Amino acid sequence: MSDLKAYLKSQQVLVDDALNSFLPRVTVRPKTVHQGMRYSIFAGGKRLRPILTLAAAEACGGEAKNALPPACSVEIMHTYSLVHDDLPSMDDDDLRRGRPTSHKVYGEGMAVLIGDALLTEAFTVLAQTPPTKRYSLKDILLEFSECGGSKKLIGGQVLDLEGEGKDLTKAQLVRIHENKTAALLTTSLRLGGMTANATVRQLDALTTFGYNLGLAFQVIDDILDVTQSTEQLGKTAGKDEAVDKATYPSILGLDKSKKEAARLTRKALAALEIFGKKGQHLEEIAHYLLDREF
Ligand code: GRG
Repeated sequence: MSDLKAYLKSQQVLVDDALNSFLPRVTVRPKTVHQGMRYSIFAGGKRLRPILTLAAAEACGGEAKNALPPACSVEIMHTYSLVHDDLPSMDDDDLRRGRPTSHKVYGEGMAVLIGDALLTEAFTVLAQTPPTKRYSLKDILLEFSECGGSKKLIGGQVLDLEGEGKDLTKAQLVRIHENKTAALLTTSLRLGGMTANATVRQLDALTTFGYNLGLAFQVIDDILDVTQSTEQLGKTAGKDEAVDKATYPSILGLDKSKKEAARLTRKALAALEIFGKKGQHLEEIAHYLLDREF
């Protein structure tokens, strides 16, 4: 196993153990909702966002144990967004993380509640973050709530819903993904930095890195939707084209999309210079995401 693969594996185990201890047990009543929360959380996601939180804390000289509550919170918020995004009234997907989607297993009404419960739980977990000299718990909570709110994550989904079946420009597509994808990656990194008492300059660098990495990640996600199979993706392949959704390949073509992903990754990497050797894991993750199989 390469050093990076071993690092990712060890961070996944750390995050999974923490998620397991934070989330209510399946025996807690009402059992269905707690089973449903764990069903989606432990369905085998990559844990990219919490790993970024831990790696950002490391880049700023912090300790993983302080970054674990926000790391888990971003993964829980991400999972809620997937559960709701997959609903029949949204993207109507049957498969996620290689398993039937939440509403397929628990029914639509229950899947709405499972998503709601995950989002609420994310704040309970986040509240356990130790504050630092520069960042109070209020700063940490505001960073997280603004990211999940109507101007970012939900705002991106609103633009996405409103853009369905329309010919979007590249600028309109970028606006959707700044909010749907890049915002949560950026907040994942910033929260890690905050637990390490990051300087303003370090937090700015994490923000630039997150923005560009987030957009690059989405370009790659759009490319993989065209080039990989349902088995490889763990979700329905070719879905974007089937529902006539604007994507980077549909607007730019495959070749230009690959170049765009590489350009954004270069911009992301440039922001890491101030961290020196401590930013090595962030750097390796950016390269790894770009090199995911096209
Ligand atoms: C508030 C309902 C609601 C939605 C907000 C985030 C979002 C908008 C919707 C989720 C679905 C989606 C396509 C998001 C774009 C980002 C993206 C490519 C997510 C997939 O992330 P991965 O690949 O997934 O990290 P795993 O399963 O590995 O965690």
